[in-house]
Amino acid sequence: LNILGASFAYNGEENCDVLDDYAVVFDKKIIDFLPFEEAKKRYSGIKTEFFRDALLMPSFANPHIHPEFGANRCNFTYGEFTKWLGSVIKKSPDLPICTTQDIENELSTIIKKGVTALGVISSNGYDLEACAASSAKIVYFNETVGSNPELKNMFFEKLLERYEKSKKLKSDRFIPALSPHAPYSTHPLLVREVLELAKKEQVLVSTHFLESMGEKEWLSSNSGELKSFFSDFFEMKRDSFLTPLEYIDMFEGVKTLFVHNLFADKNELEAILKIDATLVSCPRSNRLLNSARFDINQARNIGLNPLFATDGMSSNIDTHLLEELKFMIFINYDLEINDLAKYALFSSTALSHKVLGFEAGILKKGFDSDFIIVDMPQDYADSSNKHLDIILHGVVKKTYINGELYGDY
Ligand code: MCF
Ligand code: FE
Repeated sequence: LNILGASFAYNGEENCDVLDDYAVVFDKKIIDFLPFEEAKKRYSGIKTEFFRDALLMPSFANPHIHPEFGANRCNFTYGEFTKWLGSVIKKSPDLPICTTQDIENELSTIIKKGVTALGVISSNGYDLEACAASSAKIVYFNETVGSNPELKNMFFEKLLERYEKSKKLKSDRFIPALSPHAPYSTHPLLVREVLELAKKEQVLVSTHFLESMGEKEWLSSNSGELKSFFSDFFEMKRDSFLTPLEYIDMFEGVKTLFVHNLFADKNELEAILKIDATLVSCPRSNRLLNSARFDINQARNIGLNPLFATDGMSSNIDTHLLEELKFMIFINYDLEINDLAKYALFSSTALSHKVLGFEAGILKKGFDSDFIIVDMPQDYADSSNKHLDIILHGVVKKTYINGELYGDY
């Protein structure tokens, strides 16, 4: 048993205040969360540490990242989605290779910057070894892409093979899952088969959804930028497979993360709410690929609680969640700043862990001892924006996973 206290604490629960001089008592799980002085009295004679000018809080979760794309910096075309997609497809035979060591390094930096749970999208399975060996808690979404229904069985067999391989490495920290890439790239017959498997196996599913206006137009009216992209790029006419609402309906009964939803309207959001699915938003990715931003308030007014994620280096400048939250605050210049910061912290700790299926993200008895120590500036005690200042000025100094300090500091 240990006691770890700090000048400030944020416990991850909705609308919780930042508290002064609080502590966690923990082993692998959290035993208690209480004022530091009381902790010392109640649990005397155990190892006790206190961090001054620092904040104790649950670690973050990043529910959508593509580690296999980690070596890209300037490879892809930004500004318009089909141009980006064209650059990915064109360059994919000779993209910089991310070795297992590279991915381990990226995951290690991510953990040191305060994220201990991830939703990984694996396009090819090259990241399997690094993810399964990581100290981070990972939901590993084996992804499939395939628009030709005649090749459906082949695509599905390949996916199944990768899924089975990942299942062999399943542990408390490594959870195999499935991902049909997107409604424009994955034929509904293939999507259906993936979803049947997900139901049978009781695993989470993640899918990219309504990321571009072109996708929306192609799905809804078989026209637009994506339609021309198919004929220009593939020299092949591709007719819309199904409407956005029909795509959402396919996921009923499967726990799903819909990622992006940039061009989802009220009806589509309500349909997502109805099937009890989760929205994930990647603000910087959306800015770079689509020059657009997700309407957080529209979603929240409907009763959906979006999560925030970084996406991969295919569409971002880094994969650090706290950096993403900073940009998210600035991009959403018209939302009340303190409410947004409070929501962002709650969403990125308690909510995101819950959606990924991990019992962490809250400093409360019974939860996993996954938490961080964040250095705060000397004048933080006087802050009148305590939540916002965590995002703007916090520097993560130590990360604990299952009660153990991660790495060297
Ligand atoms: O999320 C971003 C943008 N939207 C879609 N896909 C990807 C992103 N980053 C990487 N990807 C991958 C995706 O998983 O790119 C491929 C898929 O494997 C595009 S489909 C050829
Ligand atoms: Fe993505």
